[in-house]
Amino acid sequence: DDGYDLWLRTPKAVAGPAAVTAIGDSATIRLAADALRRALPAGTPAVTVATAGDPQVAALRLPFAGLGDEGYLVRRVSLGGRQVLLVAGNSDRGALYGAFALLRAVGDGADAAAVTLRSAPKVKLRVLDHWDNLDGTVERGFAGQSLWDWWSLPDFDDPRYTDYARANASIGINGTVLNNVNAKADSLTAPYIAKAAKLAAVFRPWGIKVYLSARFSAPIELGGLKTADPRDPAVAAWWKAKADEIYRAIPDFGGFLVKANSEGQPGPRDYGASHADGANMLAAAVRPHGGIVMWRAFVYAETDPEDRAKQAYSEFKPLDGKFADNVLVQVKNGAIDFQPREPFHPLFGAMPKTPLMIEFQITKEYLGFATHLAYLGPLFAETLHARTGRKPGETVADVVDGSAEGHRLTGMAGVANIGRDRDWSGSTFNQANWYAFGRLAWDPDLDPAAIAREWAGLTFGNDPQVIATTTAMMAGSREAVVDYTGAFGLAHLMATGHHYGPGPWVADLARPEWNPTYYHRADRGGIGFERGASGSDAIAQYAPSVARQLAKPETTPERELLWFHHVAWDRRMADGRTLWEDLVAHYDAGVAYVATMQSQWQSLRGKIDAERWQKTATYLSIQHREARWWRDASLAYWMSVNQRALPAGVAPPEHDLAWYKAQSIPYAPGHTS
Ligand code: BDP
Repeated sequence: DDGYDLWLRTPKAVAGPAAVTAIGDSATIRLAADALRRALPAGTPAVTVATAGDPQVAALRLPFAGLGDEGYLVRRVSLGGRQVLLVAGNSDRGALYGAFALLRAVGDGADAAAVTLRSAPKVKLRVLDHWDNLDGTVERGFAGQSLWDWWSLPDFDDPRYTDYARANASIGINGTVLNNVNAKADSLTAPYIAKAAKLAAVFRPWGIKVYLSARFSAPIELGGLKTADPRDPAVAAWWKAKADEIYRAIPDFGGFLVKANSEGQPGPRDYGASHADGANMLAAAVRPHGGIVMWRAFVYAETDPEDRAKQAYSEFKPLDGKFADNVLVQVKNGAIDFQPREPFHPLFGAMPKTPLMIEFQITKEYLGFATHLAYLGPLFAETLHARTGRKPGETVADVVDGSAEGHRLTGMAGVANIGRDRDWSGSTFNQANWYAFGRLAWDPDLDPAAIAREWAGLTFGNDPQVIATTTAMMAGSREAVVDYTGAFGLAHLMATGHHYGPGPWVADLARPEWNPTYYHRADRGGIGFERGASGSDAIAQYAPSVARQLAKPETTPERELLWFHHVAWDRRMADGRTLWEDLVAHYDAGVAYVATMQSQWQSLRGKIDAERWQKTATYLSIQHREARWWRDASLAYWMSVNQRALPAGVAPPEHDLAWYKAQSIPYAPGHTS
């Protein structure tokens, strides 16, 4: 078993053609019925897939109201004099999602005859962002080459495109951005539009829309204009014509994603125009066709050298209310950059007039690439369930799903971890992160532990020992990465360029905020970035109640302490030990957690097919070695700064600091192009 089937397995022993009928002949309804036929166990009661508008179904007066155009219900009903399990939605897409929900329930051990389900997505745009380049590489992708074979498109319809779409539909994902946010203008040329159109045609019956990352300077590069200034009518006209051209090829094209004025990308600021000017100009181009613009707030230029964490808020908060109503501002979960732990981004709750789309990174750029086992459900949920302090009880999820302000245009984006590897995501457990993202995008209030259970059952089968063991491994796995890479809110300590492995000593990069030393600020006396009033005052960007709590180290949650404050190595922590002692203990706990995962996995030998078992076992041993590397390199460095000894009984680093500094990994995957 090479993992290709993801969580969509057919329980072989019991599979058989269940009696599934479809009412209506849309491609989507047929796919829903097929999905059920493939995977429902024999002996399942007769199933009918339909939409609410069918006269027979309408006559049943079922509670379709409130389900919108993507919700579903599954009910035992009498239809045409027969008892059937009805799977239906207001639209065929709703029925498709209902079919997959039924399969999840049955996969989870429910008796199909007794299943009753009713659900609608809380978030409208549930989107994967592919950082895929036209040359087939994937920026920060660790699962092989891009799934899109741009070269043989649009002629060759690789069956994997369909399998990709099925997998996404099964977890409710309804959009995909095909190309890297560091975009090439070429993706907007006629040949590439035709290639994208082919993918759109494959994805359409699965309810998935295609979007493109747009390079802001394309009017210059492709159109021969002298400027890309969004206030120039010729520029706006160029984009309008371009949008018209795209919509001729892809009538349901979703719209554009834009990274502007960030990390060297062109944007409206190059011309003295604002992000709103840029976004609104593009929004006007797609508006006649029903398209939208996802405009990223991940701006990061040399305008705020004092504290990179403040920049997005400083630039975007004043623009609240200035964006067109088909624009979403896409905000990363935290204020820096997808670190193993970040406090929630202060923009959530701070721009009530603007729909904010949250962006997570599913690919593990900062959490061990493909090899380390880190279940990200808890990371996603930690941000979503954080309280903004803007309104009583308001969470980031309330902002994202629009309930906080009544926004109807809402979205969640995840940077995909998908490539050409047979197992899609580089490892079996990485599949869980794709799965968890989709499930949380459907319902941001879900419990990540419940999602892990559901995924494990679908992926490994229903042996209770396997489910208990794999979910126990997953539960603390992300926290273990936090521990062995640097606990208490330390961040951005990785090596340069490829971002693999430790580099807390790096201090010589051209821009201050590229250096790990900029983030940890360790010196003889203490460690941490002071973001209170005596420091960068980034804390003031949070709602007053949150800011009050964060203002002092004493009231700051310990897990975020060094993100917000510079404190003494000898500071007493809640457990009575010093910060230094605790930090060391966390490094050790992180390494120990990986060792425990190794023995837990050993206990499943023979209970999981040999191929998936062996690859995971090997990856866990890589992870153990590298967790130790992170721990040792970091401790060697901190000791060189704080001149402290390790607490009694703690193992010293295997090598001296010079050895760790001398390591180089020139061919690490996921490079930027
Ligand atoms: C950073 C990645 C870089 C991306 C950037 C982004 O290292 O490759 O281009 O995020 O989100 O984390 O634009």
